[in-house]
Amino acid sequence: DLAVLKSKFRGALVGSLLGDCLGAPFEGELVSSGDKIVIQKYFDKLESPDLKGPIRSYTDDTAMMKSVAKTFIDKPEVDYTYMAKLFVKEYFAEPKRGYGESIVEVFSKLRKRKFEDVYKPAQEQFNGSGSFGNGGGMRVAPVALYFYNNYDAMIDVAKKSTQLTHTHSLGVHGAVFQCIAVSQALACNPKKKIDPEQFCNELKQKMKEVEKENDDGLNLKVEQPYVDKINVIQHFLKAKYNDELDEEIGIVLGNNICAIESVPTALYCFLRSLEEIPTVKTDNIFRRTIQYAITLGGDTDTIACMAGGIAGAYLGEEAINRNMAKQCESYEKTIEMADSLYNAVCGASNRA
Ligand code: F2R
Ligand code: MG
Ligand code: MG
Ligand code: MG
Repeated sequence: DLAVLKSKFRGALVGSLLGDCLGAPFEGELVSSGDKIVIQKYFDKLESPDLKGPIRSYTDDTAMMKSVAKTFIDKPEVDYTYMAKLFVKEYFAEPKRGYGESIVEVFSKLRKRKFEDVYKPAQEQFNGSGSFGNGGGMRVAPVALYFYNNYDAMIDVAKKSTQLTHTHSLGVHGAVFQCIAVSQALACNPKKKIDPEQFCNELKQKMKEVEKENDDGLNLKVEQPYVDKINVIQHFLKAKYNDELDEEIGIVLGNNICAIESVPTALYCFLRSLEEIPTVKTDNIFRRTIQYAITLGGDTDTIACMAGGIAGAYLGEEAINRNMAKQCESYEKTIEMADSLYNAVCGASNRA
């Protein structure tokens, strides 16, 4: 159903935006159990129709996501130089959006070298090992949308668009993980319950394939850290929810800016939120997902952004409270962007 798909496109991008905007004030904070009540009140307030609070600003997560989406809208044959130029233009126009500490060097080099080899500056990061930050994952949702009916192209573009800034395998595969998660959510019927176990098994099969790349031909056993994390997610989902579990989640799945310590956590937040959570009082699965993600602390804008992108792709925009959405900077523009992306997908006949 095309109307449902259009709503899911909006849901994925608006869901990401809300996670970023609403999670940003808590980024880097240590969240205690008392803060869960503060966060509950914060969300209750955001849903009220007469709220005239300040507009909630988005951060680097959304700034970069917009550039990824704009590339597909403007250039049907994916143009990575164009994407790199948009990242750089956006950064120098508004540098104070809370970017990662090191990615800024990539932007400076790209500009200084006049975009000569757009992949080289990222390859030089961290003495040649490349960044394993979650910056690839936080901006990847538009890739899952634009390539929703072309799996191989989706994986290829998820990798290449990430490698403009992140070349460490953990950074690249984290973005691929998030991209597949959004695409799976997009394919789920919003009126039907998701089986978390099945969702994880499907993702695991795909990530096994992706992480075969880690085989350097010398090791007997190929390391598959993201596959291992999915097993951990499945383990935690089997445990009945209790407050103490959250601390363990923060430690074992992680809640920091490294992709391997945040991308799987975002998926866990979504899957956990399909059922009620006593400390997160709402009937709305979308709200529960981002509110729960934020209560885990750490890299809250990014984990809520990624979890919100998955939830929005599953449920569609109707699930997202409009009062809450209207509080977020660029809400209307994000809707427009989702629609342009949707039209680009329907109109395109020959894509990379
Ligand atoms: N930058 C932030 N938040 C910092 C402020 C948090 C809070 N306000 C506080 O009080 O602390 N958020 C944004 O950054 C994340 C995305 O980062 P991205 O795009 O991946 O950037 P970068 O610089 O490439 O990587 C981030 C850091 O990860 C470490 N790192 C990465 N690769 C490494 C490697 N190979 N070796 C060692 N360290 C590596 C470095 O510390 C990088 O600076 C999102 O959370 C976004 O919201
Ligand atoms: Mg951010
Ligand atoms: Mg980087
Ligand atoms: Mg962040």
